[in-house]
Amino acid sequence: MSKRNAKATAAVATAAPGTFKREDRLTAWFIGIAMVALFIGGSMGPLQKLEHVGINWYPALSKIGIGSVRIASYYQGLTAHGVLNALVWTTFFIVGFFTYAIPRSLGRPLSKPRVNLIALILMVVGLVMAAVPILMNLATVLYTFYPPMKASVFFYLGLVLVVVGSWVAGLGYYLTYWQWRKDNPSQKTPFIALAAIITMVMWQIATLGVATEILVLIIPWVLGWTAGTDPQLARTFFWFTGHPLVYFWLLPAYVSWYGMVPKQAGGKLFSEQLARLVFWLFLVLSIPVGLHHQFVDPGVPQGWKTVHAILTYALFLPSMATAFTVAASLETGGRARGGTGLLGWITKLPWGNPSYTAQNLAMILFVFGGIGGLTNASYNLNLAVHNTAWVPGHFHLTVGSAVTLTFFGISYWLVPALSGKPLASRKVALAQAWTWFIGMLLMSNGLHILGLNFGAPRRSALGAAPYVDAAWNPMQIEAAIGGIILGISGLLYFGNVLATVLARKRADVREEMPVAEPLHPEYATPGWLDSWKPWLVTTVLLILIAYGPVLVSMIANINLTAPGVQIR
Ligand code: HAS
Repeated sequence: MSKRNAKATAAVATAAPGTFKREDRLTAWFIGIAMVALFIGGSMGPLQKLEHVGINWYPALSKIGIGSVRIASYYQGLTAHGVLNALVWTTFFIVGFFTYAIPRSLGRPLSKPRVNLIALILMVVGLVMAAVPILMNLATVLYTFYPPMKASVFFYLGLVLVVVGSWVAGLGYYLTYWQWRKDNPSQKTPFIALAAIITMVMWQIATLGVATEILVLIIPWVLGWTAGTDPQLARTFFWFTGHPLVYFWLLPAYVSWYGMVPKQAGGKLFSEQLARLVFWLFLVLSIPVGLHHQFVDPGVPQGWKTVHAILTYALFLPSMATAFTVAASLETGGRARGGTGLLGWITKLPWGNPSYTAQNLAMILFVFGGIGGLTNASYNLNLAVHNTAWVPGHFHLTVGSAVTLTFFGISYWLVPALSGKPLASRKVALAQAWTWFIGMLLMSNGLHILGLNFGAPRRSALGAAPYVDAAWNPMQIEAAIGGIILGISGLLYFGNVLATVLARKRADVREEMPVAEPLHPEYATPGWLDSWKPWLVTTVLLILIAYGPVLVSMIANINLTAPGVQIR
């Protein structure tokens, strides 16, 4: 192993006990809050599926609550589901995971831990400000909050604070990284730290879109300072952030798939250089593709939609490189564990380890989610599936599986690592991973077919819709069964995590963050794979090219005329 690589890999192992105490406490807060959000948001899922097959529990649910804090309708429940699962569970888990992983990967504690504490406070205050109006039915605008749907101003301010808090968390990582860079001018950045920081930089650039939407277009309108708003421009700013948001969710899973899972499999990272390139490509390509969510929007010129469609297909490449590199890394593990033959190594992978199994099942589901994504990205096929049940079919395989099931897998080592206690039940954790896999296969298959074959709309209380055809029933039932299995899987997860944290028994050996070594440490990493300037310049240029003319023309023709509606 080359000296530079050896030093980077050894960083975690050489840290003195107690070095990361503050980081661990912060991580525990972030992850704990993420789990509470998922518990509340996730519990809405089975209710939605039941509503679709005509079993409506919302009237009964609306009778339970304190004051006006209650779930009164399908749409209010769906808003809570989307915001708490897609925005809160993910963002809090990611910031917690990075707060744990970046310092360990750099082999030093956070240089300004107070900055990261401020990040936590901002994010929690923001979460409360956004969640209370949702629970009071004052922000039933779904997680995309498209104008002219209007929510309480506190909902938007809360979202802004959560985003600003995540920026501050990023600042805390950068300060630590700069300090590390100063002390190690000739070292290449350890892979996990580099990949996590690239993800954070991408997120900070991406969220400029939604920050502009909320601060410039929405808040003045909600406060009555402008008579109306421009829904088309607002949606365009939203998707400037909205698509890279999905890679902000995905890339932490990739950090684990590349940087940790090969170690858990008993193998090595097949190509660290390729892994680095993949993260740089995501930085460059994640943002200038947002118009693929607006293919049917009349106010966006077709030529620019085509540019974004082409760039979306370019973005397919780093995920294909990931499929190849991660599978090859797992193969090194399967073979090291005695596997032989073309596929025989797969059976030798550590399928008895729930952390590993959850993540491998997440990868398998992502193959199908990715195929669906490519279908969406095709300009003409999108016309067939847009706004149908196909789309939630797609995103439950991606954010609901590739990401969430991976986060479950990470938490199966992270919760024991933070609590110093062994996982309460490995068997229950395995059952949880497999039930999530099966439940998601059933639910997403039902949703995809409902959308593609029948044009069943998404985000609709189908139980009350007069146009639902009897031919939809088998797929509706399949999706509902999948949703109920997912609900059971969720209960297994929370029960196991709670039992772990509350147990008295302490682990003999504290769980450590798995860090995969490169298969070929003798191959030097070229300087351009550890250098920010060329990638940042390309990122900004590509955004200017892909979004500049569209935004200039929309802003020049701004139409603040939509008065807004409040959904109750
Ligand atoms: Fe998407 C809509 C296109 C990926 C999430 N997407 C959504 C929405 C969400 C979402 C939430 O072009 C709905 C938004 C809304 O509310 O309106 N998506 C894509 C494309 C990709 C993609 C091209 N999406 C994601 C990811 C998400 C996500 C990731 C969350 C994390 N998506 C779209 C489009 C729409 C859309 C349109 C708009 C639709 C509409 O009309 O409204 C690509 O990034 C996918 C590439 C991925 C692959 C898979 C690679 C496979 C890998 C696993 C390898 C497996 C191994 C296992 C190694 C090609 C890496 C080995 C196994 C062993 C046993 C060893």
